[in-house]
Amino acid sequence: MKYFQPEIETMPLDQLRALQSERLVKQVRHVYDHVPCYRQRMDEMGLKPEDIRGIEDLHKLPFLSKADLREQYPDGLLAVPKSECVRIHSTSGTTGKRVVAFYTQHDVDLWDNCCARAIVAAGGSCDDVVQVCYGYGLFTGGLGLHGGSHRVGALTLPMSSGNTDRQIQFMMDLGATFLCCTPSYAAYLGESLKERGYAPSDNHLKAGIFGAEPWTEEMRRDIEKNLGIKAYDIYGLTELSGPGVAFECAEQHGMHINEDHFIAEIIDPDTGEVLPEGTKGELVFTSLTKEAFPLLRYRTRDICVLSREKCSCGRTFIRMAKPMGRSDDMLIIRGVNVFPSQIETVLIKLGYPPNYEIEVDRINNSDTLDVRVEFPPEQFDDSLGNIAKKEKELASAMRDMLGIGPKIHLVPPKTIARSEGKAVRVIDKRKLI
Ligand code: DLL
Repeated sequence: MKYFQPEIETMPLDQLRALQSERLVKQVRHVYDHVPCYRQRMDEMGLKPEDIRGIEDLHKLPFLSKADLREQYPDGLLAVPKSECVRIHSTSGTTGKRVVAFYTQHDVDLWDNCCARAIVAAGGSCDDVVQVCYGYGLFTGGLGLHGGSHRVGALTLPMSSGNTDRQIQFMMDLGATFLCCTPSYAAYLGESLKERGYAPSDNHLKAGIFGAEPWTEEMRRDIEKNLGIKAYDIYGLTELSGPGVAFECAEQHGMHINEDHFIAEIIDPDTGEVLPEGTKGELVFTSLTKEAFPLLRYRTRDICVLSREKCSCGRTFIRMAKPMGRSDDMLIIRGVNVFPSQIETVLIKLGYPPNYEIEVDRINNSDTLDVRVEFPPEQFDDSLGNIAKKEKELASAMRDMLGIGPKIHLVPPKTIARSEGKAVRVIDKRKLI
């Protein structure tokens, strides 16, 4: 078995708990002293940093949600002076405001280590050529795996997403042995290679590290067959650093959570009650080592199960199952997080009624997003030129808001079915869970 940091990854449980406790106490103090809104919340609850003496006191701390992050946009949760930060990344908020996460150099270094652990757990080493085709930029996928690959000492191909012809050319010419991208793009690359007449044995790939969106075991088998590789899952979220919060080992029986950096809890999404290990519920994380953007008891909204069962790989870190859905309405489309409320915000801003329907599908391994929108009654004009112009305007405004472009279908007023109860706005035809 190979580990990137064996002394940590296989640490006996009592030592790991002691390490987590020590780090939690320090982190709570750091947050209380440097983040006014945390201090205010804890004061309101009559909670002092010294009340948190170890992980057994974690449950006393308040939860933090995406709505709290939006309220504190852009830097209300920053726990160090901005001059100590070296980078930001960002992900969608529920409406117009995005979530902005800050990193010090120390935060980037620890994040790189987490991603290096994932690459080594999948069999990677300095002899590998790692093709990173997650998006580079505000999205954490590209720079996260890039940092991990550098840390391992592998030759890193910083491809970013898209341009499939160039991806294939570099994969073949430079002998990429590892592929890092979303599972849907991996499936698409597999099909594209086949279309160009390549057999799975023609490439040098041996493994892939795929995440950022839900994917099934069937999809894993398809990707493995079409690319001739072993496909590993990786999980993470921008708010906590990015990819590498958890990763699969060769056992591929859940993802090990990097517990020296994150404490995981499962709660009942309705009541907030902490649930025992093995029970399905919402995943909550506390970051123990982040300096710039440390989140305590952050509600991910991902529905999941944890298991402390011994893993034959030797790692002692707890494992999380593949996320089984969300406790909110976030969709992940082509790896991009999309909230229906973002679509609604654009419609209202541009003077459309909030009567719309979102249809998501997966065609040839690529997600499609169609939005049906009603014309405002006073503007209804069925000349084709007018419809096309307005559809284009809306598509462009939505692309700006969401980061991906939907296909807009403007329909006459009152043609979208009204619901008598909760409006059903989303039809997701992909069967991902
Ligand atoms: O998706 C970070 C990432 C990049 C993870 C590359 C893995 C690989 P966000 O854009 O903030 O960050 O989205 C986070 O994506 O709460 C989950 O709902 C979902 N997600 C991430 N990884 C997985 C996975 C990145 N392996 C949100 N399986 C999370 C299922 C995943 N869902």
